[in-house]
Amino acid sequence: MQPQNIPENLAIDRQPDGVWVVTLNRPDKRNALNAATVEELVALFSTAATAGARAIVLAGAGDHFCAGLDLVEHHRADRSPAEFWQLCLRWHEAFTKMEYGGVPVIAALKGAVVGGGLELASAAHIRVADASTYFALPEGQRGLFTGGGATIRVADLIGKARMIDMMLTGRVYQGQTAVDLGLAQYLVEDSLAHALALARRCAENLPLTNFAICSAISHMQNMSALDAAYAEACVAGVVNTQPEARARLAAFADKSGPRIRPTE
Ligand code: 1HE
Repeated sequence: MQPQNIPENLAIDRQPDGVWVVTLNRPDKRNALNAATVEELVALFSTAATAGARAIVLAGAGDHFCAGLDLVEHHRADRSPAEFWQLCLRWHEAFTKMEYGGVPVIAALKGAVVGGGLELASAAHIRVADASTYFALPEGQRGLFTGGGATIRVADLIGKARMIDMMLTGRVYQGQTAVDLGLAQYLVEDSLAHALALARRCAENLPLTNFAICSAISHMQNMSALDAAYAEACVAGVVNTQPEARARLAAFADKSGPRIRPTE
């Protein structure tokens, strides 16, 4: 048995530029989320910012990103309502740490992004899909309900009516339609390569700026507009006066800094 702090279900490649590639590593089980994987995600996203991660690519080993809740474990464990309630709270802990943890998380999607796999992907800050990627919420067919935040994050991405349709009818979205709906922001040939490129781009930003982008915006969405505006001013007060930004501002002022141009 491995020591507790060495993940068994995640493969973590910490690259020198601070980009971490975290791979769900149960390809034989289509990266279904068992309880142990969820605990490893809690540990990872609780410590990534302070451990020096500047951006994280979240990928799945094999042909599928994630098949959602480990249905076999759930079946065999024959959990009580209280036990499953507690389990869901651990999923929320992991996904909340991911969304609010301050480190950009870019999901490299392929194959099935279904059920809890879509809940996981929807907690990422950027989702990159390829031609094989498809999104579904099969809970309805399985006699289940979402428990990992889909009612919040998936409904935020695509709206309540579409989410209800996906759950009631098993509707599957993919390709450009999925992008147009907001399930992914990019549709590319190689989602891992593109996610890595985006992560490297994010890692060039100052960590405090990324921390604000990847925590404050989510917090502000939970506030009244009045409180969000106040909080935004407060965050900007801290971020926009950071000493590390002065060199970037000086470069703009002396005209050596980059100008913003359209890329396409
Ligand atoms: C699994 C799981 C799983 C695969 N839990 N073991 N999620 C779902 O309803 C999706 C369930 N999975 C599937 O529909 C299919 O497996 C896939 C479309 C993802 C992939 O199909 P395929 O043909 O490549 O693989 P397979 O033959 O179905 O499965 C290969 C193995 O992965 C097999 O194990 P084996 O030991 O028999 O080889 C499967 O049992 C295993 N496997 N998916 C456990 N999900 C907090 S609440 C969240 C609620 C939900 O997420 S509900 C949605 C659950």
